[in-house]
Amino acid sequence: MLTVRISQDAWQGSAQYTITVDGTQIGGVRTANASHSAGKYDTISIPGIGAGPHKVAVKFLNDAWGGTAATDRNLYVDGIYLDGVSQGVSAKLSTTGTRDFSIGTSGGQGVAYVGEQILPAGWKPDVVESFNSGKGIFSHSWGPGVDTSVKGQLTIRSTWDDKDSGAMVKPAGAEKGFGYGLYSFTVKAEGHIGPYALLWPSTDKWPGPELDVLEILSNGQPYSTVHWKNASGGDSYRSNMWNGVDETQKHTYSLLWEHGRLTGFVDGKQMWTTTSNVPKDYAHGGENLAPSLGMQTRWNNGELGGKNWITAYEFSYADMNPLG
Ligand SMILES: [Ca+2]
Repeated sequence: MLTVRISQDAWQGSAQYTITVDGTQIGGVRTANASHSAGKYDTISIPGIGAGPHKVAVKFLNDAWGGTAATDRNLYVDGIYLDGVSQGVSAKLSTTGTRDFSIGTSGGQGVAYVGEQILPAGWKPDVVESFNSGKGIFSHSWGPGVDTSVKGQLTIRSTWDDKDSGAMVKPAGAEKGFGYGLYSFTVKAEGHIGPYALLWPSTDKWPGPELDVLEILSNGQPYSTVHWKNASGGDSYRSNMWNGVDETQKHTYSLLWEHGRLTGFVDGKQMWTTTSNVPKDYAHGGENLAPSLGMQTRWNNGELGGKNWITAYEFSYADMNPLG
């Protein structure tokens, strides 16, 4: 995984830029957020970039200058990391134009398994919930179908009386839960319609940014969905299929949430990516998200009696800031 740290001097608007790797532009026009003078930076994580060498080009698109140091828009590349290893480069782009970097000459290992997580070698998750002590951080729970009887597993079942059940990190405010980063759920699920692993708005207000990591269609097709609050205040959504994945087997479903980009993985393999309707985390003016596992029985009328379930073996979160 390639990670680029970006910051800016904002003046009459923010610096805009593009990132190109080995001649291919990654995503669209990006807008810097973090203030260089405040010592902050945006972290842009680009999965699927393994061992080098690579050519990385950062293009500053919209320089502006009002004649003084205080009236100057600039873009900074504060660092480039390959698989968490600093490539020892940085640059200030004070005028519109492109800066090229050659990286990866000392190698890298690409995205790989570390336990159940898909993290580059040398990176560590910030949070790991292995369900060895009941619900763990998924302590905010409801309904009759929450089963912690097996150590190391959290199972949510549908029940004969068709009650919703679930367990989640408590959605206790915009700054709670987790922000940009890599979320992984190691789960298996059986049945049609109802079982889910998702990220819920940490304000607990819906419609809002809901990122469904795993849901199942009535024909057994697993999929993920991005929900957002539309201009008229209602819910809009778009789904991405987990094609070729058998959800009845244990898999690790991961969602990489970056500024302006969402990417889905199964067992470390990238399955889809999108730059449309990507929510912002709390640090960037939006709200964080709260991981949740559950059973929405409203979806599975006619399939009652406890045969729908989801079992989680692990949840992890890594903020993807290099080296912790
Ligand atoms: Ca400038």
